[in-house]
Order: sequence, then structure tokens, then C-alpha cells
Amino acid sequence: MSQKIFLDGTFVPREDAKVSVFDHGLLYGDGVFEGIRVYDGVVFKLEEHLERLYASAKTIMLEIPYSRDEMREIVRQSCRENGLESAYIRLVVSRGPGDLGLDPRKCGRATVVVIADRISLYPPELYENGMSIGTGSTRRSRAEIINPQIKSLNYLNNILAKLEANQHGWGEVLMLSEEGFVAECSADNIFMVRRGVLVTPAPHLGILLGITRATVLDLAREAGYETLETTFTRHELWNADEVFLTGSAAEIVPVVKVDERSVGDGKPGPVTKDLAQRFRAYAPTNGVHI
Ligand code: PXG
Repeated sequence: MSQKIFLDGTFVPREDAKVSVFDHGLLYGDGVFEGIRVYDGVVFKLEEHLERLYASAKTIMLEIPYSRDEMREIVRQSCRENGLESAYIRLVVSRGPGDLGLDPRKCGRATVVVIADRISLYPPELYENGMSIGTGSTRRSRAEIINPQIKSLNYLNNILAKLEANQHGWGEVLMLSEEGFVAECSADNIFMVRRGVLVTPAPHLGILLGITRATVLDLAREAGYETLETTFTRHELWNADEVFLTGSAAEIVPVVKVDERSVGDGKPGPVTKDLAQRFRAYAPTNGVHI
């Protein structure tokens, strides 16, 4: 069965899912997106993803031509059309076709794309043995430049950092805030465990407020862990007992090396493993059925 992509109101075969070269999503990165997981027929935290999508769109004054209810149905239908019980969904809303000037007023109607695809999971060894990461020289931008809370199509900042990860052979790249505090990674949030306390950078540091991040904080509090959203430097991270990353694609990935320094005993730690297990049990129970 050929893959069906939702594009501007209809489901089209993958080969026909094409957008205009005049689309400002392509010309200027003018648009917003979401990456969502489907576990056993349940779209994980779909309401939260829709909330973030519409919030990002509101900030960039992009009108999504569907109501939230309609968008929920489009996502569910995308899974059904493709017969996928477990999937990775990419929702993209761009400013739409305009002229070659950057003025968004020239774009008539937003382009809406929903791709439901098979998930390409990270290799299982990564979850067993952990990942090495390092700090990139590319910093997260502060809110007055491009607010990292907007999940926009303008990911060049993150891609520049990812290039550094590739050059060094790191699995992910740590990005600091403009002031040099630990912020997040190119497509994942970061956590550390210090003396039993679960610590993650506070929202004001200029991070994407990850849905996996929020879920992990909730699950940790429920399990009785003390949690803290705060400001910290790499010194704290290098001396943490455990470090892990969270993201829709990655879920929870243990980090065993940061900037050539072993984290704890150099193996995935007990809190990371406990939270990963809790997350795996929780994910298929929390969302919208397809
Ligand atoms: N920070 C950034 C900068 C991100 O792009 C996250 C954190 C994690 O957020 P969620 O809501 O997913 O827990 C992201 C995630 C992918 C992929 O396929 C992920 C993202 C963007 C592009 C690709 O891994 N965003």
C-alpha cells in the first residue's frame, strides 16, 4: 500500500505530495511544525501537541485553516489511511505560496501537511549503553531573536549545532543559552540527576518546552522524586550522577559522556532506567485513540 499524505485538504500518494517552490515555508522557513508519536493506536499527548502547534502559529500570526477539532481528526485519519498502529507523525503548517518578497500578507492560504510514517528508532544499544554528547559552539538564541519556544520551520540554529555533533561523532549536541548556561540539545531536552534530585533547565533559559520533558517531570513527581527546573552550568552537568535526554523521537536516552567526561560510573543510572520504564508503560495509555 502506498503511503498517503494529507496535503491541503486531501490525502494524496507520497509521490504526489508536493508543495510550491513559492511556499514561504521553503523560501523563508516561515511556518511551524510538530513531531508526534503513536503507540499501539494511541496518539501520544495529541492535545498537548495541538496546543503547542496553535500557540506557535499564534505567535507568528499564522492562521491555521482548520479548527483544532478538525486537525485532531486529520491526524487520526492519517494513521488510519496508512494502517499504522505505531507511527511518527509530522505535522507542518507553512505560510503558503506567496511572491518572492518576504511579506507574509502576500501568502493567500497556509499549507497544511500531515505525514504519518514508520518510526525509525535509535539503535537499542544506545538505550542500553548510553550516548556521548558534547557542547556545540552554536548557542540557543534568546527570545528576542528567534524564541526557542516557537516550534518553527527555522531550525538552522539547531542544524548548525547538529553539524558539530556529526563532526565530533557525538549522538547529540548540547546547546548553551546565550549566557552560557545549559539549555537543551538540537532536538531533545536535557535532564540530570544530582543526589537523587531530578534537575532540568528552566523555561526562561530559551528552550523548547518539550512534551516528553513535561511528561517526565510529571512521572517523576508521581513516583516521589524531587524535581527542580533551574539555571545551571556545565560544571554541574559534568559532575552529575546521571544525565539523560528526552524527545518525542528519542523518548528517554541515557547520556554516559559529556565533553569527554564520564557521567557517574559511565553507565546508564538507576533513576534514568526507572523513568524510562515508567515512560514506556505510560505512553500507550495517554493520548487520543486513532
Ligand atoms: N528541543 C528541541 C529543540 C526540539 O526540536 C525537543 C526539545 C523535544 O520536544 P518533544 O516535545 O518532542 O518532547 C525537540 C523535539 C526528531 C525531531 O525527529 C524532534 C524535534 C524536531 C525535529 C525532529 O527527533 N523536536
